[in-house]
Amino acid sequence: MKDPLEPDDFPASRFATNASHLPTHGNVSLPRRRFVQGVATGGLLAAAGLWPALAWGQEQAGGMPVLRGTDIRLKIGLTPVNFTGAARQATAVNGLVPAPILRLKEGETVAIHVTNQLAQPSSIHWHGILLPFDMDGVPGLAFPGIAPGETFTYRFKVQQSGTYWYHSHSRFQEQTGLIGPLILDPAGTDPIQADRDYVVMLSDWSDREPEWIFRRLKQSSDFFNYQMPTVGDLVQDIRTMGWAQAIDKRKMWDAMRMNPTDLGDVSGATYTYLANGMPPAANWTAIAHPGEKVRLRVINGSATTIFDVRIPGLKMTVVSADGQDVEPVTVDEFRISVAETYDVIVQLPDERAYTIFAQSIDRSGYARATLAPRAGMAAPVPRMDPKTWLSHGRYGHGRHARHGRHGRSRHVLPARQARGVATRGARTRHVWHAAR
Ligand SMILES: [Cu+2]
Repeated sequence: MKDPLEPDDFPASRFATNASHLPTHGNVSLPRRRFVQGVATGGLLAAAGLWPALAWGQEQAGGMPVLRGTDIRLKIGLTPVNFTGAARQATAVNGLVPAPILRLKEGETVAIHVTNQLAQPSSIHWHGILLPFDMDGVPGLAFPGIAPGETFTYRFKVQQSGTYWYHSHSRFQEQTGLIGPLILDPAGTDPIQADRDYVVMLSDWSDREPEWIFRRLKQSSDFFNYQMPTVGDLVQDIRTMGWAQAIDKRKMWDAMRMNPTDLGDVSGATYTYLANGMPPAANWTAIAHPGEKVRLRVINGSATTIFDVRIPGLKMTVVSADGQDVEPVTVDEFRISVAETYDVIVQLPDERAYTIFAQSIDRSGYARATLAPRAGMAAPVPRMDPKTWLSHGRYGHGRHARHGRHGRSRHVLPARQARGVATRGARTRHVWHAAR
């Protein structure tokens, strides 16, 4: 096999500090290599059996292939996919990427029999689920993993409700497709009532071997960052903040050996961002009629990507975060980190289509889906927002870390804001202030 690191894939300018090769800070310009929006010929691919995700996306409205009950069989195996125009193998469950939606009921004891048809060991980890430690699915910690050809039965009592997900905890199988939604319905009536209920699972797909991506990241953590600060940025900073401060800003980042544009580990340079296993061009669509209450269960099942999610023209009411119901709050946008889930309620005001737009935090690409009264409708896809530099305040230091970005008129709900939110409690006001 050829060495994948070839000059045309990753131009030498990638490593250079020469400003002329790189997009200017504060500009909306994209990396020179635009991210892959994927192929739109879903029907053909599905007919050819090359697009397992399609079935998943289309059928969830009709209730399939949602797996329910207390005795469930899952088979992990490779399946051919084509998200970008190039045929690849993905790690699938029951032939699906993402894996099927599991819908379990609080209070019930379930047996989930997982057969590994891969040539390597595998596993499924139930993310955020309360269960006996030996059912947690982390190889080497909770159990030895599932050897090729073997079946492991997970058995646990469902003790909670809400939107969760599951994924492989072996090698890079999560990055290559083994992610799936896990919906736990409450034992009684769901306090969140909706006319429609859809999963919107976001993920990042690469045609590259994840081992290759990982090796490059180990060599240089900003290998995929095409938006490095440039000499032009420095000149701009000197103009706006003066020489001393501009130099200080550089020194500060250098001292931490970090980079202010290092917003995501891997970028749209190698990723295609998917919504329910479909690239932007394929436009997965949730059907709803005007006035209906639609519950969107947004799950970030990506390996490294943080998304900013909005539906231009529609308000979203966040009703749940990481499976915990929260005091409802209405936002224009929310930020969702890897492995987080947010449930939002939306309503179509009219017979038009609305775009569900999830741009990566580094603005190197986006996942896109549509909410519309009929299949085949589409709304404009917005331009990605300008890229912003991280500030220390926003980088997790201090209590106001990760609050809304500067210079934005939209009300935003940044990731983790909801973490401190209880259905009751004094923190609510503090936590949501960015959303008002
Ligand atoms: Cu997890």
